[in-house]
Amino acid sequence: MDLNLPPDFELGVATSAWQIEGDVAGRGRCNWDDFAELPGAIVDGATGEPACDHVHRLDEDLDLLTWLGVDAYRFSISWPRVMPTGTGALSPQGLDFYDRLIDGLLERGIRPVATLFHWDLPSPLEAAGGWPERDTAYRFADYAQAMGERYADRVDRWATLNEPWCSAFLGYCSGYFAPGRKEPGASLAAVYHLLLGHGLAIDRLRDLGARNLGIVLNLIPVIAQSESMEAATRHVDGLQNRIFLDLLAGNGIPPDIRESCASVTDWSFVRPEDTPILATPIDWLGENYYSVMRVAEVDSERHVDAIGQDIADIPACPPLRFDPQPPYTDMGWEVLPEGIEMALRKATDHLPDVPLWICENGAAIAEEIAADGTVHDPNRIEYIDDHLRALLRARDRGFDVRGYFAWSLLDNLEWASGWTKKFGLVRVDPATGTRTPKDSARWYRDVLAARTR
Ligand code: IFM
Repeated sequence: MDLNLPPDFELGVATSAWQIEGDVAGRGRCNWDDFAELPGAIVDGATGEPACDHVHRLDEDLDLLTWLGVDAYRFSISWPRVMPTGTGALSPQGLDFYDRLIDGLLERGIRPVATLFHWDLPSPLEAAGGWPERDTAYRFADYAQAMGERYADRVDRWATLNEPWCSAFLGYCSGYFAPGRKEPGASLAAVYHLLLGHGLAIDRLRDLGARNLGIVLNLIPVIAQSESMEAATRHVDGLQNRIFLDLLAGNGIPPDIRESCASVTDWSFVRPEDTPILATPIDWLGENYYSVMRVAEVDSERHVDAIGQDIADIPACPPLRFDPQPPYTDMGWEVLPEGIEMALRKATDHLPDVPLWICENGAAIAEEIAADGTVHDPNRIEYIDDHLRALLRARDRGFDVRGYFAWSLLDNLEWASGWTKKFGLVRVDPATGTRTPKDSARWYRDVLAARTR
């Protein structure tokens, strides 16, 4: 224990709508519902129903948050639940669900931290072309405005997007995620329109008086394994990190990326008048940190495949290999707690005055379900403990990092991996939905309880 957590350092847990909610009949369809029906798209054939059946088990899940003693809960709003076709009419039933969630948190003294888009795009908008289309950014702003009108008085912190890298590149470049398109040029247009939507949404929310407006990125340190791989590493870093940070900082598309991706796009979707919208000031930046990327020569020995580390995800990728080093989590991700500070530095280099939160960190990792149903997950405890310590060291060295959210409250639908990867502090039996706090949940609860107040 003895983490010496500062009393004002926020600790929470995070989830996202499609991964936990279920109740597909109670909302409009989204890109992930359509994708899940494609043969082989999700490894175990899981779909959004029942997921963790969170909609019907809301009170039980709120009570779990109370039991944990968290300061804040980060959840995402399902766009198709509140606005079933992605535009126009709102669903009273959908709005009521988030009223109950937000009010339930406030009654329990837990701060609501809402993400507007965690990858579940309403199907009609995907059918109209999705994020590669400029219009989607404006539809997102309209949706954000509707959410601000309803919840701005009660949500403590807003994130527009979660990990736009995944929506853009896994969705439209490798097609590993919904909607499964393999069009590198379109994926670059998607990056741009996601961030345009973000900027438009921030303006609308700010006008409504919503407070604490930000975005969550998965910034990943990209490390060259040899001198010969430095140019390739710069390309990967440019698309993983710099393109997002440069657009947010008002610098436009990084010049080296403009050039290196010229074979897949003419960049005609970029408009100079968008620059101030893309760089609309934010009040905070969230980072999701899990691992690093190592770039090695193409013929170097490969030990393990890491999910989300594939040259197919990267437009105009030069020859290279990703080369994660042991120890690994079940995702094939290298465990490197010090990388958290490298990731924070990426943000502060571009946006020096913006406070930071780690909005996700955790591990799908070996665990044992004992005969009595208890779940022993010492490796997850060690992972979170090591990363929290590394984060606090970074804070001591001057990074303005204000809090940490463990991913995730519940075992949930891990996107294309379905139920095969478990990140939860609380086990969810996929057959019955029964919740069982793992050892890591008890440990996190003790960390929260032991904090100097
Ligand atoms: O489950 C995901 C989450 O939805 C976004 N960040 C990474 C997590 C683990 O892959």
